[in-house]
Amino acid sequence: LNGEDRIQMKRYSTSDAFSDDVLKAALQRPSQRSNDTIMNLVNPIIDDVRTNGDSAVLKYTHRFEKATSLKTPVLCAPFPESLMALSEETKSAIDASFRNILSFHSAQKEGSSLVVETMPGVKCSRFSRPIERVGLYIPGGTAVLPSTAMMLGVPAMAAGCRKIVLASPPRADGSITPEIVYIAHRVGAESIVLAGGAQAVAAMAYGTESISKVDKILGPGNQFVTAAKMLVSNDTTASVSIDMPAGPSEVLVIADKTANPAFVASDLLSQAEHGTDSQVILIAIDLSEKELAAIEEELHTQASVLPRLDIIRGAIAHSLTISVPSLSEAVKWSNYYAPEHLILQIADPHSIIPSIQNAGSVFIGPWTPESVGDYSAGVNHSLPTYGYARQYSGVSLDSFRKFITSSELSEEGLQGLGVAVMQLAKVEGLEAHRRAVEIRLEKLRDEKEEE
Ligand code: HSO
Ligand code: ZN
Repeated sequence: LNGEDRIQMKRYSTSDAFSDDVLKAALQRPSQRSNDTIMNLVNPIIDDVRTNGDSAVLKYTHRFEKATSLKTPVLCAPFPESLMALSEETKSAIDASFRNILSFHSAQKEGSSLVVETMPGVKCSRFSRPIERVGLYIPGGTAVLPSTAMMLGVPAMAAGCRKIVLASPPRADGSITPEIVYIAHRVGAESIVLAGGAQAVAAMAYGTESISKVDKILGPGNQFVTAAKMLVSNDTTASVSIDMPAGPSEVLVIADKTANPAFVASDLLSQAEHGTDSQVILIAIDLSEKELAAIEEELHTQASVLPRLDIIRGAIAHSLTISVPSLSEAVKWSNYYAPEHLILQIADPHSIIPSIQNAGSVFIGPWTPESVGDYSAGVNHSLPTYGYARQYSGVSLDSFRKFITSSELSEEGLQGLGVAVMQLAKVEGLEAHRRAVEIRLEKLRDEKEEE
C-alpha cells in the first residue's frame, strides 16, 4: 500500500490562507442521494404495504432479501430456544452490556414527575406514561447489529412500553441472527418483523394481517428506511411518530500533544469501518509536523490490516484533519460540525465540557474508545447524525414515553388567577373562555353573600 493507495485524510489548517468558508465547505457531510429520487422509490412501496399487507411485505422481502422460502413476515413470541442459541461468551457479553444499558436508562426515570404551585391554590403537575406500542428497526446490511437491538429494546423495556415489535431484514435463508432473537426475548418483545427497508417501516406504521401497528418507530437505517419513516410520520392516517432523522455515522476526535497516536487512529478507524458514507474528523491542537505524521502513519498501518479496508477507504476519502492552534478553536469547530460522537483525547478534557454545545455523545479521556459506548458502557448509541446534534438528543428513556400535565385550582386559586384569564380571553375575543371563569367567580360570590 503506497502512493495513491495510502490511507490518508486530507489536511486543513486554520493558520493557512483558508477562510472559514473553505473549512465550512470541507466539513460538509458527504452528500446523500436526492430526496426526490428516494421518495419516488419509497412511496409506492408504502402504498403497496398499506393496501396489500402481508403479501406485499413478503413480496419485497423475497425480492430484496432473496429470502424466497419465507412464508410469513413475522416471528412471534415466545421465540423458540433453537433460534437463540449463542456461545457462552456472546451470551455473557450481551448480558453484561444489557445490565449497564438498563441501569443507565432506568436511572433516567428520576425526577420524571413534578408538581409546582405557581400561585397560591394553582397546582401544575407533570407525569409520564410509556408509549404503548413501539416498533424498533434493526438494520441489516454489511454488519449485523444486535447492539442496536439492545440500544432500542432495553430503554423501551425500562420505560414500560406494553408492546415492543422489532423489525430486521432476514438473511437469504429467512432466518434472523440469533443474537437479535435473544435480545428480543430478553426485552419481552411480542414479535420480530422479518423485513427491512421501507416495507418494514410501512408494515409497523399501518399494521398488516400479522404485523402489529405501532405508535412510534425508532432506529437507524439507510436512506430508504429514513425516507419511509419521514413519510409515514407525515401521514396523519398512520398516527405514528419517529425518533429522529438519521444519516451516516460520524466521529470527531479532538487530540492534543498528550494523545496517544495509536489510540486516535484506532478511534477514527472504528467509525470509518461503518460505511463508505461515514465521515471521521480529527482536530489536532498545536501538533508538530512530526506528531501529526505519527497519527497519519498509525492510521495507514492499522487500516491496512483491517478486514473492512474497502469501506474504510471510502470513508477516509471524505474525511479530514484540521490543525488548530488552541483548545478553544478546536471546540469552536467541533460545535460547528455538531458530531454524533465526540472523542476528547486531551490533557484536561473536563475543562472543556461546559463549552461543548453540539454533540450526540462525548467520550472522555484516553481509556474511553467510542466502541465502549457503541456496545457496553450503558450510554445509548442511537444518536443524532448529519449535524442534527444541534437540535436532537440521542435515544433515551424519554424517547419511549410522553408526559401528561395536569392543573388543579382551589377556590382561592381561581379567585387569584381569574382576572388574568378573563382579560386574555377578552383580548383574543373568545367570550366563552371568559365566561367559563366568570360563571365560577359569580358562584363563589353568591355563596359568600349567602353566608
Ligand atoms: N457507531 C454506531 C453504532 C454501532 N457501532 C453499532 C457498532 N455497532 C453508530 O452510533
Ligand atoms: Zn460503531
